[in-house]
Amino acid sequence: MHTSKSQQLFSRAQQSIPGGVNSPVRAFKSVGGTPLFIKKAKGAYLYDADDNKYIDYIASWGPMILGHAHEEVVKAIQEQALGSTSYGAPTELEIEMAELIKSMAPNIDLIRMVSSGTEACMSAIRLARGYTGKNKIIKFEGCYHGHADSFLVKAGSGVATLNIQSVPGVTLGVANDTLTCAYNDLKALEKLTEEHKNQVAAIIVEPVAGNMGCILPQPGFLQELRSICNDKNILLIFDEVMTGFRLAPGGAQEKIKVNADLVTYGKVIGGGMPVGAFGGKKKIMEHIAPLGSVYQAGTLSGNPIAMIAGYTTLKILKNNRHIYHELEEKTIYLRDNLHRVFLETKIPFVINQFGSMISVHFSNHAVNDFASAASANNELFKKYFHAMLKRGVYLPPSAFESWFLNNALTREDLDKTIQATSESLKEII
Ligand code: HOZ
Repeated sequence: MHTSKSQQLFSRAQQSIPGGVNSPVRAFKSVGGTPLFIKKAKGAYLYDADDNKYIDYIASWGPMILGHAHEEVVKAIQEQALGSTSYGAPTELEIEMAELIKSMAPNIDLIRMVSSGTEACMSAIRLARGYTGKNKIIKFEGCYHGHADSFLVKAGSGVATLNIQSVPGVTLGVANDTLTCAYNDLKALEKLTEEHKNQVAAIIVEPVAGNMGCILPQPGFLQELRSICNDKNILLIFDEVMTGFRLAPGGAQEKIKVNADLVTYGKVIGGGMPVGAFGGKKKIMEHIAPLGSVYQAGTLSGNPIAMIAGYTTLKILKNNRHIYHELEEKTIYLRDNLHRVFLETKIPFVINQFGSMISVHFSNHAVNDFASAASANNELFKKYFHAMLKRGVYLPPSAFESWFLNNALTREDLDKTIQATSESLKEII
């Protein structure tokens, strides 16, 4: 496989862009090698600058649930663009988007659109603090809620990928207000909330974690979080940036049947455009400006192109619930067959899967929190990643990221992926 154009582009990019990329995980730093520069994508496939074709398991890190360049979505964007790309004034489309989200997701009385998942989580935390009058938040080790200061403590995703222990620029004061404990560890959580009684505004959690690979909540974990929050007067924030509109029309709240007080969205909600949102119960959300004094704003919030891309995607998902069954069936087929292929080798492995999220850790023990994810064999992951890439399968370039399936993937694509894994594993042992 020739990647000389990507290599040239990467050298050129590094002259003008820090590390040659606009988001760190893309740089391939933890897996080594040169990042691929993408020219176009259609359906389940990515095409790089050298015209190599790849089966895509990143789906733009989640948003492209319907596959790339979906005809209806592209057409809607084209039509909307003819009426200008931004107004900075309210539109009927924003109301339609809010109404559509409310009709799909539980526990959303009011929803505010923003431009990224980071913004959504950052604003939800400010609102939780403003509403409760308390300062501290609890997050889980290895969960990633975007790159706002409060969340860059024991964070997953790129922070874990690059093994950054503490982020320069985040003040001690801010970091001290972020308490952390291990995912799925209810005892540690109870202890933490006791030690900081009446100081915790919110617990924020990825209901299915996707930023340390895919990590499942153990049975009862989220239900118990809900009851701890009820007992201790703490707001429960579900970060559904990855899971929202992906696991079900109503996201993890619907799929796992646990209600959150505030929910943050990103990725699928924008259909591939930069969109985020935070929403929840009216009595909390009405503290946001201009109704209340918790300030939050954005020039491009509710941008018409972003709204139409998200609206069209969500509408397709709402009207075609079978997509969720298809996605889950495909992911289970992939999981079971990868399992079979891995078992034929002596390589220790763990495959975690939930809905259309899945990942592989090279480990001989269960992977259910950051410590167990971090102790997996990253050297083997690197080799596996490159062996798969060489065979035309594009996995996330980090063991600390979930794979996301898109519904354009066919049985043939999945079989090619399984075959590529079989060959790759033989190559790397
Ligand atoms: N936060 C994303 C992954 N969890 C971004 C990855 C990227 O684009 O580098």
